Amino acid sequence: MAPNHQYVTVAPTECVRPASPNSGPVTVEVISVRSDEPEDARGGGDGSTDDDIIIQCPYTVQLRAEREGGSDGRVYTITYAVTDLTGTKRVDCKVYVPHDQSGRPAVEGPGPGYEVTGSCNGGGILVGPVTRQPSRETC
Ligand SMILES: [Ca+2]
Ligand SMILES: [Ca+2]
Repeated sequence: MAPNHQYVTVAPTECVRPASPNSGPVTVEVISVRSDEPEDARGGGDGSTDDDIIIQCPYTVQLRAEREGGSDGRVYTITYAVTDLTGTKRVDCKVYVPHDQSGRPAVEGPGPGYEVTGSCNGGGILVGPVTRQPSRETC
């Protein structure tokens, strides 16, 4: 995603996908969302904005598309609890905000970052069974 300080909505269907037709209904809940940068770092580039991470229960996340000007790009990590007939798994989904448009990917770390914990008290049903899929790059 481009660092324009706007919110981007991330749905779990972008990180999880059907496993087999027979896994039964799947519920998904946001457990936590982590950023590898402070919410409002000193200096330019991150727009002096708070609430960069907003969890909308049960499984939607709004992430602000920004990063520190003097760092190496921001990486958000969304952790979902995904439950189907085979049990509950934790699935991490990475969302990258590159520092610039040069094509260099955002690098996780060095921190300090912070984490927002969800308090959704249960997941919502996602249509179709899901399984882990590799992280994606958003631009
Ligand atoms: Ca911010
Ligand atoms: Ca970084």
